[in-house]
Amino acid sequence: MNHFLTALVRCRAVLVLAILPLLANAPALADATSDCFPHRIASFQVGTVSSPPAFNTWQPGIVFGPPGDATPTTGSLSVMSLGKGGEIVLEFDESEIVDGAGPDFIVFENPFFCTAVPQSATGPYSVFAEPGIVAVSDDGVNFRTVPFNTAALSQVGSGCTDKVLLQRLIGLAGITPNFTGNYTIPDDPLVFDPTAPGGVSGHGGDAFDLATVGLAHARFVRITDPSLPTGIPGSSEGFDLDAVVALHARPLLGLGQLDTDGDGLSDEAEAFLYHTDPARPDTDGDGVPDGEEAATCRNPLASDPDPFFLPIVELEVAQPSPTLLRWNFLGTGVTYDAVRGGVGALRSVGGMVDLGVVTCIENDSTDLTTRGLEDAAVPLPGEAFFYAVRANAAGGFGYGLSSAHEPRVPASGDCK
Ligand SMILES: [Ca+2]
Ligand SMILES: [Ca+2]
Ligand SMILES: [Ca+2]
Ligand SMILES: [Ca+2]
Repeated sequence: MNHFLTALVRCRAVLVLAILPLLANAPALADATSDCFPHRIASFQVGTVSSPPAFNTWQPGIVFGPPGDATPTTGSLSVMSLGKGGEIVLEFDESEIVDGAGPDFIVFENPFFCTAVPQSATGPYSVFAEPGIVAVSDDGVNFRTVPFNTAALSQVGSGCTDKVLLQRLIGLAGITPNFTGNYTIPDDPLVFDPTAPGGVSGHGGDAFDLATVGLAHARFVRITDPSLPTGIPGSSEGFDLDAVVALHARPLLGLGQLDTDGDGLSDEAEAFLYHTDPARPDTDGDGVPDGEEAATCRNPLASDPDPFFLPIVELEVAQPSPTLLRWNFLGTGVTYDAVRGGVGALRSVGGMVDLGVVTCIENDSTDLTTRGLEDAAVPLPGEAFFYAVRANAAGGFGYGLSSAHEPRVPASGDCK
C-alpha cells in the first residue's frame, strides 16, 4: 500500500527529515517550536568511569525533553552519566531563560531516598546523591557559578548522604529525589510537603534562580561533576543528567521570522504549530502571552496546569549500520511514527514539501530502549531514502491528509 503525505511536513513542522545514506549523522531540519527544554549540547567532556563508556553517552539526546519516570526510591534511567570530572553545557537555542519571581529553571538528576521516605518534616532520611556544580551564561563564554558550600560538598562520601548534610548542599544539582509528575513545579528542599511522596514539595529536582548570580537572562546551563568519591563503580559514575526545565522563559525568534502580535512566537509557528492566533498575543486570555506559555511548557490554548509541549524529534543515523535510524527524544506517553520514502519522490509544492509516495510507515513505535528503527530495506545504488519521524503525544494528532485531502491511514505492520 502506498501513502501520500502531501503538505504534511510544513503543517507539522515537528517532523524532521533524515536522508539516508547521503547524510551520515543527518542533522534535523530546524523548526520553530519553543518549549521549556534546551535543544542543543553546546559542549560535553566526559569524565572517567570504571567501566567505559559512560552510561548513555552513545545517545546524549536523552538529556533533552522532560525528566524520565522516577519514584522517590527509584531514580530515573533516562539519564546520561557525565563521569567523574565530566562537564556538559546545554544550550537553549529556541528560547532563553529569564529571571522571574523565584526559581527560573530546574535540573533533574536521579537521586533517590536510600532510607524509607520521610513521613514528617522532622523524620530522618538519607539520599543517594551525586552533586553537580551549576553555572549559567547568557553568551556561552562567561559563566557564573551558582554559589554553594564547598566545605559541605567535600564531605559527600561514597554512599548515601544524610539529611543534615543534604540541607547544606543547596545550590548544587543532584540533591533532591525526583518523582514523576508535573515537572514544572519547583521543589523547595527545605520545605516538607506532607501531601507529596517523600515530602518533596514539588516533583523533585533542584531549582535555581538567575537572581542569585545576577543574570536577567541566560541561554546556557553548565553542569560540572566535582569528581567526588560518590557512586557505585561502573558506567554510571558521576553526575547523571536527566533534564533541564525552564520555569521562566521566552521564545527566541529565528532570523527573518515575523511576529505580528509581538508575543514571541512567529506567525508561522502560531498558524501551523500551536494553532494560536498570530494577531492576538494571549490567545486563551489567561494573562500570559502565547510565547511565554510555549517557552515554559504551558498550553497557550488553555489554562491547564499540566505541562504541554510539541515533541520534537531529531534523527541520527547510527554508525556503522547505515540502516539503523535513531531519534533522540523520549518523553512519557510519547509514541513515534517513522515514515520512509524515496528521495526522488520529494518535491516542493507551494512552499510545502510533498513527500510523494511513502513506502513504509512504522506506526506508534514505543520502543523505549533504542528509539530506533532498523529498516530491512536499503536504497538502490545511486538512490536514497528519506525518513520522517514524528513524535506523537498521547492522544495527539492524526496522520495528516493524503494528496486527495483525505485522512491518511497508516499501514499495518512496520518497516522491519
Ligand atoms: Ca528568578
Ligand atoms: Ca506571534
Ligand atoms: Ca499569538
Ligand atoms: Ca495565554
